Amino acid sequence: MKMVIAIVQDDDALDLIDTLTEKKFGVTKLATTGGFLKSGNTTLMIGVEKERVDEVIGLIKDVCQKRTEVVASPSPLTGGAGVYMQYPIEVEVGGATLFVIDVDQFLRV
Ligand code: 2BA
Repeated sequence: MKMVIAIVQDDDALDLIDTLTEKKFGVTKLATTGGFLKSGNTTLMIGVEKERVDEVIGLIKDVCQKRTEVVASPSPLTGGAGVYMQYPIEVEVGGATLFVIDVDQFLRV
């Protein structure tokens, strides 16, 4: 048994949950926040037999898109005396960040 932890963008989350559910995968959705952008994203926990991990990853790749976000540059931590101009920077987010973890036990009690 494996646990696929998938951090995805909110815009892709519902489509991905529908796709996984249609294929009979169990999935739990968590509302999460990215540490860099400090904006909402979605983390899905998908417990899956190890033989089906590649299928899950394929579905995630099909549904989740890369997007570009424009954010303000971070303020400097030191040197407060001068004038500091923030400027927009582009970051590419996603499609998805995945962790695939071994599960020792999967119980429904
Ligand atoms: P955020 O932390 O909000 O990061 C959003 C995007 O900003 C990242 O996209 C990446 O392109 C960029 N980014 C992140 N940290 C950066 C930094 N220190 N300097 C410059 N750019 C940076 P993704 O890599 O696709 O990550 C999407 C979300 O996945 C992240 O949202 C975070 O919630 C999660 N994530 C990514 N890597 C992770 C990791 N190693 N552990 C835990 N969560 C992770």
